[in-house]
Amino acid sequence: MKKSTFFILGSVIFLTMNTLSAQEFVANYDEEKVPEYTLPDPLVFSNGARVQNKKEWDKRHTEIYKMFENEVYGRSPVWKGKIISTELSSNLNALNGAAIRKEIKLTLKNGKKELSMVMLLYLPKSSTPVPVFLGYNFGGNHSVTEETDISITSSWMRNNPTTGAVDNRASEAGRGKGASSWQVKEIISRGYGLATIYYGDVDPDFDDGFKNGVHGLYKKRPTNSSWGSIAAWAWGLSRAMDYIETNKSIDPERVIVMGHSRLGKTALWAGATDNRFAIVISNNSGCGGAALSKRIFGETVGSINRSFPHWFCDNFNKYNEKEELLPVDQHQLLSLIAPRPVYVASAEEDQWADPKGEFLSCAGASPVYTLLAGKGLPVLEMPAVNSPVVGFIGYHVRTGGHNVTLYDWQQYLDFADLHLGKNKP
Ligand code: GTR
Repeated sequence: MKKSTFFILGSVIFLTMNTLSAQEFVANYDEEKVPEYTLPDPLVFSNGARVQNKKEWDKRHTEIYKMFENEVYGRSPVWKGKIISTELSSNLNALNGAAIRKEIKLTLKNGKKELSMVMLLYLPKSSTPVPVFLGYNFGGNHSVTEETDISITSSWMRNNPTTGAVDNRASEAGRGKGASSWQVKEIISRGYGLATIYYGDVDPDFDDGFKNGVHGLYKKRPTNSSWGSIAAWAWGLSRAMDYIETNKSIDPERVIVMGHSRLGKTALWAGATDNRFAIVISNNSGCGGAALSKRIFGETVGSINRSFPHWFCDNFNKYNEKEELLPVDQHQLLSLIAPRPVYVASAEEDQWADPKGEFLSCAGASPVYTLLAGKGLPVLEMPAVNSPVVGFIGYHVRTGGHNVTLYDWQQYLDFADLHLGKNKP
């Protein structure tokens, strides 16, 4: 056990708590051992008053949003800089003639500082602007497709988990390695485009003390509520959206933000912070994503903060092994996206991400969707595997493990057709 002291709420209150070390932590996978917990009601203000209508929801939305900002993800700066786009490559007959493919360098200029990220764009051939899925990739743009001529990112890849050294550059060996998670041909054949960026272009995935990536674009000294990397990555998706709004081939009203795992947490926070995203998709996002924290099932707040101290704001540490004190839970994150459709996908074997907690989170957000969109999640009970349930909230748990599969993509495409296509409700 380690004792930590945290400084909260100005200068008067100190909170001392015991935290487990990584070695002491044992994840709970037993439903019987889930503690009794009370979820904060998204439709009840902190002062106990109930939200009566859509207008009152706007105020409650702000209240919930601020709690997530201060206590979970951290506050991101307002962007006042300039984005310069440069086309690095163009192939008008990619995927054997089925698609147009471009690599576009986006340089974010903030005063004298700048940062570049490269967007890989696949678009179906169309005479009108097309809808796109926007999401970060884990292994570099060259990992997303089997096409062999995509450039390799010069950003550092993740740090070496054993030595801590940042010594693993992207290489040829990673080419096409993530292709099955992206299903570019399927996306294109259904009339959608794909815009993807290597997440490390935006912020490196290790605790670098705010030096590199977008954090380095800003001078501000970190506080306990400064943006962590998830917020930084989400912020980067908004900058990608700024560029998309200038691209005449894409319909900016039909941009679907999607992410897997830590990048699923990122997609949800991006959806909550930027209402230009028409649909939000979370694939196996788990703790700090779609899963309820107060269930303490699989990954917990304490374990995620110990393993990834840079992902959330420092205030989030106050809730290590103290989930009952959290003023919010993740169903309220989903509710911040309402009435825009949100889809949450779990995988049966991915118990670390707590599939049931992800479903219950959808159920907990449903009353907000019912108020704003007329329909949230259409069921009260968790569905069987491979049986999607779809309203303005969509959910499935599929067979298999922590991954993005063709099956997942087929559900996302159907969900996008339903909400953005001709048959939209
Ligand atoms: C795990 C982490 C999860 C999830 C995953 C990933 O190690 O505990 O929260 O985000 O990484 O991003 O692949």
